[in-house]
Amino acid sequence: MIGLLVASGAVPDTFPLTETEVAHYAEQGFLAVGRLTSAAEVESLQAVYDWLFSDAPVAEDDRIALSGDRLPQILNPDHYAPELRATEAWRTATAMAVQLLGPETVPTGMHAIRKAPGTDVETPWHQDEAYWDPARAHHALSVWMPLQPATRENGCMEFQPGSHALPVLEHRLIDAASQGLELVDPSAVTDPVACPLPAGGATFHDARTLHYTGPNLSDAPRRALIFSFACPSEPLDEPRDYPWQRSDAPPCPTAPDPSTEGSPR
Ligand SMILES: O=C(O)CCC(=O)C(=O)O
Repeated sequence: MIGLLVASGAVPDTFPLTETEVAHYAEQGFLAVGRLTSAAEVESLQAVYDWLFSDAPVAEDDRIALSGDRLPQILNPDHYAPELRATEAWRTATAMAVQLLGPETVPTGMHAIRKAPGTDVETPWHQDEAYWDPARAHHALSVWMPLQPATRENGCMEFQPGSHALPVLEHRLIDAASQGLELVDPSAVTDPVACPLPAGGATFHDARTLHYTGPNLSDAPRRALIFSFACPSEPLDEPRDYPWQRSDAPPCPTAPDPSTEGSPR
């Protein structure tokens, strides 16, 4: 079956990743690439990004709180700024995603997560698949592109190598005011790898790869634009149960109080 992207001619007929990079992704569940796009495009994307988080008429449903109101996230930024898809970053990410997932790959969304300067908020360890329909099998990845250099100081991505081979582990809500999830038992995180990147570089990670970002202790915003891709999901013979997706799911008992923003943990 020919994928929608391929059939529509939207996929560049280029294969930017090397065989070694594709093999690294298959083995480790993540990959860092130094460049999706140019410095000039990053600069124009920064302006669009800052508009999205300030003056853009973003619908309430597309404003998501990952950790109280301290970690603002915008879903579907490309609905408000369609030019985000008319970029080299998008084309390159798409071509790479097709290489990693296969020809049935389709784009499944875009979002943006901003960490303000001096934000003492982690994005806790989690697997993206914990958010999704437990009755279906997913074959998906995310592309995380910083619009300034990403470092451990400002909250670059960190991954647990090989964790894409794990099942979806137990998660819970970060806190009562949050729509974000965190891993309950972090013992699966044994030897995390931090992935500092230049602006316009990117990490790719599988839907089950355990990942995390730290606080932004720098004096500049940490802007990340995230592209998601997947092959069509399929119904499972035996659906899983994710208690953390129920409306009465208990929040993390040790969650920080949102009123303590900026104070040390
Ligand atoms: O940018 C962040 O803080 C976290 C990003 C993330 O969890 C993701 O892209 O799946």
